[in-house]
Amino acid sequence: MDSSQKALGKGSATPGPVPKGQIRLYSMRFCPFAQRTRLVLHAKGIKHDTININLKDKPDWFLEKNPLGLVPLLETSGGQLIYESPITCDYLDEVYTEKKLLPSDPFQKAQQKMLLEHFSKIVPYFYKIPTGRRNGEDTSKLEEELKEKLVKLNEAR
Ligand SMILES: N[C@@H](CCC(=O)N[C@@H](CS)C(=O)NCC(=O)O)C(=O)O
Repeated sequence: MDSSQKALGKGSATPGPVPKGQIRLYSMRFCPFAQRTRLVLHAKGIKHDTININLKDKPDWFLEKNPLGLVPLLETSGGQLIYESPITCDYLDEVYTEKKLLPSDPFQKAQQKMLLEHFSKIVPYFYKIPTGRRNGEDTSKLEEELKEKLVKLNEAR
């Protein structure tokens, strides 16, 4: 399924098995967490299909696959399920070993993961600020917080 196709919601049919030699991403088009997994899939040229989930009306079969009810979720052709974006990225990097993305040096690897933690502090503002603005709220405090977090991200080593 193409990543731009309609999102599946409650009552939709359970997708068929993942074809051999391929992996499946359950996603949502505007999800910044799923974007992490998408970036790794593309950077490594991994053959995959994508199923978008209607997160406002989740299918029961999706909740059975990921009890946390969140995207991204990966499913292998052997039926293995992997969720939480940093875990999906690590999994892909370990399984598809050509073109490794994470350094093998433990300290350098830790540094990359620490950077990700800094970045993760910024992600909620992608929602909070536009939502606040849409609701006519004063978002200046949130914008200030975002600037502070961006400075910290910029300084992170
Ligand atoms: N900690 C999770 C966060 C994933 C997440 O929050 N995904 C959102 C979409 S951007 C979601 O699935 N929301 C559905 C919900 O909260 O019910 C990760 O890093 O994968």
